[in-house]
Amino acid sequence: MTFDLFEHLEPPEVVRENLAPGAVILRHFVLPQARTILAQVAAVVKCSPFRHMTTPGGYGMSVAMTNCGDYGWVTDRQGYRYSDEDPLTGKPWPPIASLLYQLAVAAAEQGGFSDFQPNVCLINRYAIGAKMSLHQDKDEKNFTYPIVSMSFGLPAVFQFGGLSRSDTVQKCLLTQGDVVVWGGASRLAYHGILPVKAGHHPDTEDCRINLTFRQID
Ligand code: MD3
Ligand code: FE
Repeated sequence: MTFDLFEHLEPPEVVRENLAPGAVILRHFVLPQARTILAQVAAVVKCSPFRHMTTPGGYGMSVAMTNCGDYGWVTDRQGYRYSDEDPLTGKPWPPIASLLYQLAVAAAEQGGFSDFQPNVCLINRYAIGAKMSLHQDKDEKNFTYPIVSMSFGLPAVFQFGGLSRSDTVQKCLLTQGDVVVWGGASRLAYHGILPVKAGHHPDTEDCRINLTFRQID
């Protein structure tokens, strides 16, 4: 990791937790940059606003989403896919800010993935009560790349299981500044977010924000 990620900042006291083979939590990894990152999210949202997408089955998602990067993850009645333009604006998604890109690459490296070049950043906003049901991320085709996630604002209980929906799940709390790298044997694990509990966070207008960095070929 390069020194300039910490210019004018204390380096974070990162705490590493090995969750499962290929999966590692880097607690506080982006804590020093949290407010800067949230400002960069606000800039993305001015061009590509948060919206509640519809699942192929016709349900509105409780999580509001947008993207930055060369591609963005979208869902509607047609299905789940990656798109090189925002269907709401008809324009390309805003680019991934350099700081965000560098931090995602540095986190992947800490997780043991040295050639990660993310070209998608999905941004999820959870209002109080919003959740994400147990699912696999399998729209990316090449599963040799990890997924890097960064959490901000209100805490949430993350659950992750195995390769079958019915496998038992572990639960862990993700809070502001936590980064998780998911690769290898954990890349196709089922995972989800329990409904976000009421609370207050000074940096996020009382919601939870999660960024997931992905590389699609
Ligand atoms: C484990 N987001 O956007 S991030 C998603 O907090 C998603 O918004 C959740 O699941 C959120 O698809 C969880 C942690 C995460 C992301 C991707 C994974 C865990 C993962 C991919 C494979 C296994
Ligand atoms: Fe997911």
